[in-house]
Amino acid sequence: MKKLLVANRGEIAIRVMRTAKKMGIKTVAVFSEADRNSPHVKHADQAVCIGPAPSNESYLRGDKIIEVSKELNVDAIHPGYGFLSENADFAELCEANNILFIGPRSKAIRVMGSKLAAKETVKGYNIPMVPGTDEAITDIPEAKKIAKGIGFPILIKASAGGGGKGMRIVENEAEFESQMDRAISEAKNAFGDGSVFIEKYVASPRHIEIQIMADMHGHVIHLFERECSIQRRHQKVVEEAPSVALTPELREKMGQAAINVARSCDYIGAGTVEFLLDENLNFYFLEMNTRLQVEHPVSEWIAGVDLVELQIKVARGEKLDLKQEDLKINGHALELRVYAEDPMNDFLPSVGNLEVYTLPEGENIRVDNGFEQGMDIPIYYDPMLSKLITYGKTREEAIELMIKAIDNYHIKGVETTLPFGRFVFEHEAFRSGNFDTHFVKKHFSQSLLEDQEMLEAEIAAKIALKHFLMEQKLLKVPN
Ligand code: MV4
Repeated sequence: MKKLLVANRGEIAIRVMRTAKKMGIKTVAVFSEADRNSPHVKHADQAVCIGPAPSNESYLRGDKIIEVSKELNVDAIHPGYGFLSENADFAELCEANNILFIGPRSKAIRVMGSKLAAKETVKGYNIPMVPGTDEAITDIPEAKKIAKGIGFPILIKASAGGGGKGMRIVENEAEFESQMDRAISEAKNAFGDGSVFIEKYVASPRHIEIQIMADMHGHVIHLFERECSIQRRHQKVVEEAPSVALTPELREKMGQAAINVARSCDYIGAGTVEFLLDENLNFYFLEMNTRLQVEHPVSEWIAGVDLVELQIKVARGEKLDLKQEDLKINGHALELRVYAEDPMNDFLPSVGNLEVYTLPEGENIRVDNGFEQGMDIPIYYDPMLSKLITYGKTREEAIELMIKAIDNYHIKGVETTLPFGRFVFEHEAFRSGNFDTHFVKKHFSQSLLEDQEMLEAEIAAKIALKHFLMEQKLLKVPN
């Protein structure tokens, strides 16, 4: 592999190029008209504009990207995350054009892209799953009987959904039919596929995912778990590795289950197997993400690997030289996603100009960043500015360093999730490890409410003071 094209932008494009450079591989950036002056363009040996700002006219144009790859004699394409990374048609197009797609084969992407196909594929591999149906629902009265058997609340999920899209909670029997009708028509509209299934609703789970890596020679390893429960509306905000909730025995079991999921679809490369973990530490397979994930750095730090390097090596056909028994967790890593969003205003995107933008630096601090001072944040893409990652021998050390790093991260011109991060890392529930996927809803909205109450209390105090002063005056008048 002499030349690698990175079909992405921002921090992940830069992160992939860093490893390519380290391995002596030349890099090609692609960019939209909005990204002409973006840092990822400067990091590459060559760069090509592939279209106007909107993603569907640039970063999603698989045909254009293949064309550029051929013109520039590109050997391989790294898709990063998002955009074309889980597009089976694009992987196929690469295969057909003899360009190495850095990821699994298109067949594995396709299977895991469908929740029902995924369930079917892992059958016989001893993977724990949430009680529910494993075929698309066609007979609603029959489905209702099954739902009653499982017990309400249940969850309707779209087979073509994922990442929280196309889900509906049904609280009781009475609303079953209407919710089912809605779920099916929503799935048809959103995904062009009305297949839905039902599952028992796990009320307060933790989101635990296992990083796996597989080569072409039948060797599959896991690189432990990431705890991703701190999220809002299915957007992760804080991730960490390892999870405080797992015992070594449970880790071993979940790791083995993840490896089996990978085996079931002849997986190659880096992948993530998502599980729910309930209060009794039962775990259930949810879905497999067939890409390098945003939060991969926390796994890299505790496992001592470069996941992009491993991706490139296995894509070239090399054997994984890591053995499961040689892998050990070393220390603790945290990640905060720094978004240009206003946490005080329902996390609305806060686009504008980065008037001040300086990164924290130091030992055990890593910032995977895609921006620089003076830049405007484009409105066309995800507003994530960077990922702030800290490491410590212990979780406490990593948390303390994270709080310092947040203080040393200076951003002016836009609102960001940095103060929200501080809120999380200082929170007793986070510190004690006693949290689940409802953390933000439960604690942050609550604290905003408290702020509101404080505000009201302040106003009430002022009014009381005013009355007091008026009374004094009134009292003074007769004197
Ligand atoms: C669930 C669930 C409860 N019970 N499935 C959301 C994302 C998608 N990957 C699956 N998701 C869930 N599936 C059952 N049977 C709760 C969620 C869920 C969730 C999962 C992980 C992280 C955050 C979440 C937030 C809300 C709901």
